[in-house]
Amino acid sequence: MKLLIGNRNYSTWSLRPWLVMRHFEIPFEDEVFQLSGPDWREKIAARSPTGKVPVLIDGDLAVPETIAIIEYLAERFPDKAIWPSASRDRALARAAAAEMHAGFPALRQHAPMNLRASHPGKVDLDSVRRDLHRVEALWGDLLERSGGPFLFGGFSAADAMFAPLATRLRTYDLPVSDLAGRYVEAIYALPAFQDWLSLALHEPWIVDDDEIDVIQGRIAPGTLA
Ligand SMILES: N[C@@H](CCC(=O)N[C@@H](CS)C(=O)NCC(=O)O)C(=O)O
Repeated sequence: MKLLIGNRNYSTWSLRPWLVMRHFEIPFEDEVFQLSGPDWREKIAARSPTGKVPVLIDGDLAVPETIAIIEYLAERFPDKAIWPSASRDRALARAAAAEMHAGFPALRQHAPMNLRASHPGKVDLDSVRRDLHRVEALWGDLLERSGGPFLFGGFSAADAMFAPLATRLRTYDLPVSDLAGRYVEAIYALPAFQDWLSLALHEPWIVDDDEIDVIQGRIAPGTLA
């Protein structure tokens, strides 16, 4: 199997299924598509039915959409606990994954994932406060219920869905409860996440549209390289 992904430093959607595959030791290769540069959209569109990454290639099957990829993996590898094993936990894990897929618009807009950066104080807290409260409440309920360190005890697809959001909290030093802070630490301590992070830190490419100094107008596009 092959997973087509975007720049590791910035591509939140790519990180999610990659973490699932690496953590659950599913054999795969990956291929990185830059999300900037000449003809980048055409290059991805030539390989992706949606023109977006990630895409999972399994023989002649190309599966786009992160949730669909994770569900395909869970069906193809039923012996791996990609979703929690108890039905009630699975229901809550899928609800959390769906909420992440469709929600948290302010954090996405105002605090883009940028693994190699550290930008404390640059995000206007008023713009993200509602999302922060919601994610703290959700993580808090699930972590208290499971006892941690992950949302359902052991690492599952629900945690993969939230890993990019966890990195935003750290990159922008956003204020959260101790419980949420410990969850962010658990994500960073996961060996599969560390593997992704060390590859991301060595990427040379800069995507202006995902750099907060460019988004907020401090630096002109094209001057960060
Ligand atoms: N709904 C898609 C979203 C995928 C997505 O937006 N991927 C970004 C990279 S993180 C992308 O390919 N952007 C290229 C574009 O929007 O043209 C999923 O769940 O996988």
